[in-house]
Amino acid sequence: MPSSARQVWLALLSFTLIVLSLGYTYVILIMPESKLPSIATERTISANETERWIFVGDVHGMYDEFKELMSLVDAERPGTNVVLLGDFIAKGPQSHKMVQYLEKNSENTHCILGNHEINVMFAYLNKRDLKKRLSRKNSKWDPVVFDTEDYIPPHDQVNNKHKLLAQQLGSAKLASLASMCSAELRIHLEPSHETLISVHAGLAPDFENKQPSIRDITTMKYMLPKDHSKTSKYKFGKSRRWYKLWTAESAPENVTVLYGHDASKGLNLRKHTKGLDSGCVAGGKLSALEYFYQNGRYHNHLHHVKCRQYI
Ligand SMILES: [Mn+2]
Repeated sequence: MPSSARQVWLALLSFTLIVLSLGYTYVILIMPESKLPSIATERTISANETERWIFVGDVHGMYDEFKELMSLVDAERPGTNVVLLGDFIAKGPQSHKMVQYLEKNSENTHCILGNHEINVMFAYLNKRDLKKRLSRKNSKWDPVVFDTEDYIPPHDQVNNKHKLLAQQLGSAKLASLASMCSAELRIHLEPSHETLISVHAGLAPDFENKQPSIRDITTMKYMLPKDHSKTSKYKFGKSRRWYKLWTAESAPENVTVLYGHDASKGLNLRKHTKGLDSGCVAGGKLSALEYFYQNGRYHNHLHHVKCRQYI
């Protein structure tokens, strides 16, 4: 081989080696680790008569409407606590700003994880495998880790939009969601001995006998009256909307469930269950239910703002 050809080959070889070692350094040292902190399944807070509590239905990244709602309820007034009932990111335009808002206001803003937050986390943890799954190859999944169980969301619910949003939010924002939010939040109102339970999707009236699964509290809409572990509408023809099972006989005393997730039923305020997803991202309203203490008892008051249609 002539020496000039050898030099070209050597140059190519060293170039390849340099590229490979740079790639290796990036993967090992620079690429963020694909792990998230373990998520609290349940948090409990005790509240006294000086505090007001404001529960907000599915925001879905509609940050402008959310900010408008926060000024309407005067969220900065001392003693105010805000609870986002899950699905505050995805679908809409400004998920990033919603996470930023939570980070800035973590003192008095609480978050419940909805199916979309969990799907985005799952897409983040499985960023390579998700591509394989979408091309229908089998894979081994990294679960989203809660303090009571490892959870893999229903696969057909996780899509490329979740993957894209996971990339946009990045590891730091997803890690801060994992450490700030929980699947369930219980607020004990000390003056009235009532408990307000926040979940994204739903809760069985006999929840105290059996720890509800992450899947049920973040995704279910239906429940079989005779067996509350069966929550698929399609598999169990006699299932009903879960909140219909919260009857005078079955509902635990002094418990109210606040939830979102069910935009098709819209605002759904019943005695023991308060559904607050009024379809903001689809051009409906963004709703908030406020609990406040006055003249010896708790009252509630509904607030809402109109949303522009985004999807
Ligand atoms: Mn949902």
